[in-house]
Amino acid sequence: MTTLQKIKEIEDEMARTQKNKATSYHLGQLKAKLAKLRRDLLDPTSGGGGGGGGVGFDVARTGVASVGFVGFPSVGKSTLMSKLTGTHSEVSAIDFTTLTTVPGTLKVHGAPIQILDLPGIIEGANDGRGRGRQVIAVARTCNLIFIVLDVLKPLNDKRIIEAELEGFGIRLNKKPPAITVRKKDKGGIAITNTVPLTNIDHDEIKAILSEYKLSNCDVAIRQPNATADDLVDVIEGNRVYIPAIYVLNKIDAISIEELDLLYKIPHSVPISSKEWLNIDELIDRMWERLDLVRVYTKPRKAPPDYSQPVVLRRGRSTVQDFCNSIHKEIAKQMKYAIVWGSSAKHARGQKVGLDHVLEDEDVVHIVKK
Ligand SMILES: Nc1nc2c(ncn2[C@@H]2O[C@H](COP(=O)(O)OP(=O)(O)OP(=O)(O)O)[C@@H](O)[C@H]2O)c(=O)[nH]1
Ligand SMILES: [Mg+2]
Repeated sequence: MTTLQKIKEIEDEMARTQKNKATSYHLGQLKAKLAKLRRDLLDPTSGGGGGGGGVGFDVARTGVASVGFVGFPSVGKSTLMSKLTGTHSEVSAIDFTTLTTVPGTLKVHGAPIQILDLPGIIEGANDGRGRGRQVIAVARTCNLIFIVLDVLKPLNDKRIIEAELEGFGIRLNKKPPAITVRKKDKGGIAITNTVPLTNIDHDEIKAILSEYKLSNCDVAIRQPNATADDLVDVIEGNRVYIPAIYVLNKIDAISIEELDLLYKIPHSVPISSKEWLNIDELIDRMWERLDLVRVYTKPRKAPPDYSQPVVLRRGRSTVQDFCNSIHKEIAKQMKYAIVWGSSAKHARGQKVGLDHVLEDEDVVHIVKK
C-alpha cells in the first residue's frame, strides 16, 4: 500500500468513528499515525516523492519581508502582482499561466516588501499533484500569505486551499499552541492543565504519546480548548505559523448585496485587481499583518532621516538588530543609544543599551565609544 492509500484509509476510518469516551484512545492513535504519514509524504528522502524546491522556485529573497500569493489557477494572482509591483507576470484566461515563482517588490511606508507570484495549485497539491508542492514549499517561507480566491467560484475553494497548506505543516492565522511536552528518563506520563480540557481527554493524549513512543514525559496544557491536532503539532515540531489574508478577487463582477456577505469572512479583503478596487485596504491590512518595525536614524546635531527607515521584524527589533542591519561593526563601536518614540520611557529621549526593544517609528541616535 502506498503512503497516500494509507492516509486515505485512516481518514476514512476517522470519518466513520464517532468521538466518545470509548473511542478517544483509538482516535488519538489515528491522528498521530496520520501526522506521521503526512510527514513521510513531504520528506523527499523518504520516498514519498517530490521535494520542496524545484527548478525555477528558488528565487533570490530581497526586502525585509515577503508575501506569497497562493490560489487556484486564474483567480487573478498575476494580475494583482503585476499591478502592485510593476513587475510583469503573464496574465491570461487560460489556467496555469504562471509556471514558476515571479518575484517583485512593493514599497509600503518606506519598507520594500517582496511579492512572490506563484503558479496556481490544485486540490491534492500536498500529495504531489501538479506543482503544488513546490508552490506550498515557497509559501512556507513567506512572512504573510495572500490566499487569493475568485468570488465567482464556490467558496468551498477556501477550505480546499486551507487543507492543502495545513497538510504541509502551515498553520494560518494561529499562534503556536500553549502546550509543552518534556521528555524524561523515567516516571511515566504526567499531564497537567491550567485550563479545562474541552476538546481532548487523557486517553487521547496517552494514545498520541504512545504512538510517538513517548512513555516518560510531562505534558503541560495551558492552551484553552486544545485539540489532539494541537498536541500532534507540538510533538511534530516543524509547523510554521504564518498570518494569512483572504484576498477575494473579481468583486467588479458581483452585486453590492453579494459583497456585503463576503465581508463576513474573517481576515478577508474583497478587491478587484482588474478594476483596482479596494487595493488601499488590502495594502493597509498587509502592512498591519506584516507587523514591521520602522526605525529612523538621527545623526548628531541633525534632524532624523525620515526618508529611509531601517525596517526590522517584530521579535527581532532590538537596538542590536538595528545596528546589525546597518553594519555589523556598529554594535561593537556603540557606547549607548538614545531612543525617542513609543519604546522610550520619556519624551526627551531615553539612554538605552543593545538589548532595548524598539517600536515602530522610533528614532535612534547611536553614541560611539
Ligand atoms: N472580472 C475580473 N477578472 C479578473 C480580475 N483579475 C483577473 N481577472 C482575469 O482572470 C484571468 C486570470 O488572471 P491571472 O492574473 O492570469 O490569474 P492567475 O491567478 O495568475 O492564474 P495562473 O497563473 O494560471 O494560476 C484573466 O483573464 C484576468 O483578466 C478581476 O479583478 N476581475
Ligand atoms: Mg498567474
